[in-house]
Amino acid sequence: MSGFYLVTPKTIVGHLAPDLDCLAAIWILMRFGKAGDAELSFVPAGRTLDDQPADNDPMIVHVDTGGGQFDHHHSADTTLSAAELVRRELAPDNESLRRLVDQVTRIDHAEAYPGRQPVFFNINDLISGYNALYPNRPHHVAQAMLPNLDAWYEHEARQIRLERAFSRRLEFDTRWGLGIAMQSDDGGSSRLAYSHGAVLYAYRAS
Ligand SMILES: [Mn+2]
Repeated sequence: MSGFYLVTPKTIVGHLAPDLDCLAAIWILMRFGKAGDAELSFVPAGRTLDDQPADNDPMIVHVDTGGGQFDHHHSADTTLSAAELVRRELAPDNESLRRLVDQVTRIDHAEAYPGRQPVFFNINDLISGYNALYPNRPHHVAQAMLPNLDAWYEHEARQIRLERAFSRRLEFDTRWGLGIAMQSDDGGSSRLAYSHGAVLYAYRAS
């Protein structure tokens, strides 16, 4: 089915009470699949729009529901998610997106293990909050989360630029131990420097 989405879908269908995976899949279609103007529609989880087969109409794309190309629920593969399936189809070589979706997939599967949930407020809690605020308005949830996913993507892109700048770092000896100096357009990363064992860190804007 690769290359199926040469056409721009007019409708994106997700499931009611959309979770991170569903929202990320919608977001990728809108930002990387030229479907920015698509209408959003939400159905009970597992179902399809008007109960038609999921991949019946190339203008209607289902994500995380309906058992079609972009639903992973027919598979036990924990490296798959709806967002991952859409990513592979639309932007397989985008490293920032790969990092974002890798986390989405792991979060999607971690939900099965409630004992191992993070302690602090996290993106799932944020989405639960939106779903609690707008229980009958999944569009509101999606519209609220799209800019958050933009911001997350920007964070990943910046992280990659920082790592690149860090790979060109200078290392030097000090009487206290390792010194690390770096130069970049994006600000420095003391976190990277200290995690590499630096005791002295210097940053210079380029
Ligand atoms: Mn999912």
